Amino acid sequence: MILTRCVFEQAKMRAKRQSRFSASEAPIVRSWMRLIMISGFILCTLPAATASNNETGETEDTLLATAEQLPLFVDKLPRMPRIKGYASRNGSFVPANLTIGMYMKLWKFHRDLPPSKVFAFGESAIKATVPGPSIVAMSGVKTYVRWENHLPEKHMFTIDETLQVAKPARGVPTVVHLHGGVTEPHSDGNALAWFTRNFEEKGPKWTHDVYVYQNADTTSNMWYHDHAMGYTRLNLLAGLVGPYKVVNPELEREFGLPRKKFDRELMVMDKSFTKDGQIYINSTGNNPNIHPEWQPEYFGNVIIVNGKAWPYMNVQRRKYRFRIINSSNARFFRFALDDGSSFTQIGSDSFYLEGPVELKSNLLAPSEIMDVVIDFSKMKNSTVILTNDAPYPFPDGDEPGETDGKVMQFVIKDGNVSDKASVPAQLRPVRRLSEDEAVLSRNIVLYEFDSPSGEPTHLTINFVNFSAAVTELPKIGTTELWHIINLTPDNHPFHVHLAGFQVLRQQKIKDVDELSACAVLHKGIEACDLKKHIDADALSPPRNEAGWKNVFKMQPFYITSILVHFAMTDSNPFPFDPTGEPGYAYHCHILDHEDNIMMRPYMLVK
Ligand SMILES: [Cu+2]
Repeated sequence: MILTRCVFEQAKMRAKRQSRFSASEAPIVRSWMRLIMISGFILCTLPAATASNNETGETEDTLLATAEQLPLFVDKLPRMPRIKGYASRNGSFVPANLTIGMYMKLWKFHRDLPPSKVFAFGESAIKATVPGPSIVAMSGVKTYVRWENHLPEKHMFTIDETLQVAKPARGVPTVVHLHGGVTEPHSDGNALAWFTRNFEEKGPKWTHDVYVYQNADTTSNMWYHDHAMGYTRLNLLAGLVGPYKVVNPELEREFGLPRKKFDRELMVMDKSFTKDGQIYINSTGNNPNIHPEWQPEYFGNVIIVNGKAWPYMNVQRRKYRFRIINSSNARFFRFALDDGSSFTQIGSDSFYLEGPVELKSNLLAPSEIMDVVIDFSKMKNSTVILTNDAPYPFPDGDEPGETDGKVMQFVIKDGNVSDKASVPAQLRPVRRLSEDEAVLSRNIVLYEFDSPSGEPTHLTINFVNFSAAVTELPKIGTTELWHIINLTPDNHPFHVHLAGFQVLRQQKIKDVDELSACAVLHKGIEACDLKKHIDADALSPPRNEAGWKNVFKMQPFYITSILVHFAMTDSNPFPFDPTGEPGYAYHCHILDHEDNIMMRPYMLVK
């Protein structure tokens, strides 16, 4: 019995791992794995580093059992506290000065789960929530935030000191990045601008305790989260996330979209919990001799929306607007409604689409945002479930099951209501960037390094780490053509700070083995006759991702070409000098990848 189960577990792990190997290594790995299956009995007696945690005694099975014991849809969807990022004086809007702290506290994620230790954002320890308060800023009015760190001396999770990581003598380093923000360099939350409790220790790029947010975009869906070097995956799992939006009442009144209580943010993320209700992350790495703690991707089996596990929301038979943010570490969600109803997407990431797009399902990578309208008046049933069927890791991992395949439930109240909200046929015009206006093209290579046993050890951009000299120095006001060449078997959500971009096309890489071998040999792609390796057929981005983006899903073994615009989307200059220190970053938004070391700095020049 034990033997059967052990072999089964190995097969499961093997399937997961095999999806991770680069094509060039696959044959070697396959024969190596065959050897494992034959010697399965011997291996079963060895500690399974990826399956259990030597500190808590939890295994994949105990974690799943804890998740499966929690009844779905028993907690009401919470509303995060709202904080206005502006004030009114003499009939006009003026900037607000906010103070938002990070606190350790206890949080109930589910009716039947004991309180969990979390890190939470809030105006005080008592007011702090997971996710943090919903900041509502006014278009064209600045918001000042003093982010304060009140976290304890020791982190709640194990820190992997072998990564390129912030190393304060004590305390939890944090720094806040506004994702999607058009923000001055010193307020952008550079990974090395971290600080610990009461600013006792600061990272080498720290300069300011008060951050200024321009809110210069007409409207914007964003979220704020920790970005500290080597800590991001742990600090977000602990709870340091929150929504932020810029509103433009005049424009939005014109649109006639659902407003006020019919306009809700949904922050979705996955977590696992121990039997006693604590957030779980394996403290033993997949290559413990190289990285004692780091694992290539974190997946939890409990789906949390606005700080509750599988909540329900009472809705009327009318239209609602939902700004859905995937704040997971590595989990992609392919959202759908279980009765087959469609929904209407109006925005992607921070930006409105040109026009609405009707969808039956939509795939959202970590950090992506979809702004959608769901019309409950058309539904036949009294309840409808928001579901997820995206494999994890994406795209070749396991299918979600009973628990992680469900997100939340809408309970539809009987009776018709008057609903004046509508979705306009046209939203915001998008000026199409043209390839001709690109002043420069760059090749950006995504590559995964594996140990001899086929386990990922680290992931890089252009074969260098974050601290290597800056190689991307775009000129302000210009457009550049970036070719992102994904030589890994994973889909990477590629995120650029500050600049919006438009996706031109995706083309399959022929002969990945050959191209990878050349790229590894030369530590770059320039010597590899890239054109020869690219399929002529090109995929266009889907309609709901064809406008402005600040994250895009880089398909495995594809080259994705994007036009990055180093100005405001209307081509006006940034309303501040973006050329200063510490510059900006671009990175993969799978947090385990970003932390090890799929992130690069870039600096704008005049
Ligand atoms: Cu990645």
